[in-house]
Amino acid sequence: MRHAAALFVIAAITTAIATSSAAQAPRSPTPPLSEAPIRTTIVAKGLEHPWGLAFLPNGSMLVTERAGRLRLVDKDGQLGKPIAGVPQAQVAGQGGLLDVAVSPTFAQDRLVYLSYAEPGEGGAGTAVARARLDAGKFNDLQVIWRQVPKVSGPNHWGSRLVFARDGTLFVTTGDRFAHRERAQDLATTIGKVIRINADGSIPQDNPFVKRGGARPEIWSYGHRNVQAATLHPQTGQLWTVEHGARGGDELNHPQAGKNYGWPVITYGVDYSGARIGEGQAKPGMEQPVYYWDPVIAPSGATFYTGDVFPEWRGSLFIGSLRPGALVRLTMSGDKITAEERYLGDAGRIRDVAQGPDGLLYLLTDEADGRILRVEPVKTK
Ligand SMILES: [Ca+2]
Repeated sequence: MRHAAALFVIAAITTAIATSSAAQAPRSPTPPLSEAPIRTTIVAKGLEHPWGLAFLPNGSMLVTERAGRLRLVDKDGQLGKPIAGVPQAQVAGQGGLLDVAVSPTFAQDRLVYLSYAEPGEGGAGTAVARARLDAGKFNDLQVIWRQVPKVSGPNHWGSRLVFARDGTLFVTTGDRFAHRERAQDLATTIGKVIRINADGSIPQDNPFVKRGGARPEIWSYGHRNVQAATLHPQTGQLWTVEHGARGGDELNHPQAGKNYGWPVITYGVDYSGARIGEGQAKPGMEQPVYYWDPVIAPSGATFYTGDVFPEWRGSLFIGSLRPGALVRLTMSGDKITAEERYLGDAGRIRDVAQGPDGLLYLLTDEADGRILRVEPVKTK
């Protein structure tokens, strides 16, 4: 039955591609929820709108709460006290303490990276800070990157943190909702994917380092609100998922210097129903790899590389805030070959991570948010 459903999904995607013009990206067929031999276990609860989850080398977890706290959660789900010394975030709307990433060389440097909504002149902006985690405290806090300029408004901050294999750090941002035209303006870091070195300095091979008037930390531009980002396990390249307006959520594979179109081209329309920009395609602007209409409100993504679910290896898992599900994309090279959705009753999924045990871990975006572990159900 499940096999038949998957075949139907592939057929629907193929049809969508065949009947659209060359400029059209493949559209999600919006599959119904699938049954999979999995169940979820609650690892921890009592987290206030948890936003980002990262594993330490010893298997314990660091979890941010949007309300401004960072906690260590041990393998048994015991919540530690809030870690002292984290940056003060502006907690309002979608803003607050957001993502967390562990240094790839944590065993030597004990560095932990946080993204957050930083208040300041002009309003607030997405920022990234790092500190050494020692004895449950944040030491030697440094702000290594700040959105330019800061603007008013509580929404669209990005802001996932992903270390590339070369040690550089990708930071995704958002268009800050009322500033969408600035996603096209290379003099700002609103609506961009950013690439910096681990100390915040600029990699000299970034695409705009030699362009006058452009911010040198920009990797790609024309993004709306990128709340999911992860590295492809084979290529090591960045993949992102961004919130569109109504009908315009996108999967992208952002490459150096390229323009991903927002708000000039998009598959979405404004919440009022009004058209946005010039259409769905334009020379010089990239098409998404895949898009969702109706939207999934994506947040958090990871490619699965573990051994516990061999049939999932190479799939991209994405959290859906609304309608709420764990979305699985099956891929062949850079193409999406099927979509399935699981766990429709899990609520708003804010982040998805693979644990060192090869299981998937999810955060639920609730006032009493949870860490869920996705486990196989053995069928005999
Ligand atoms: Ca786009």
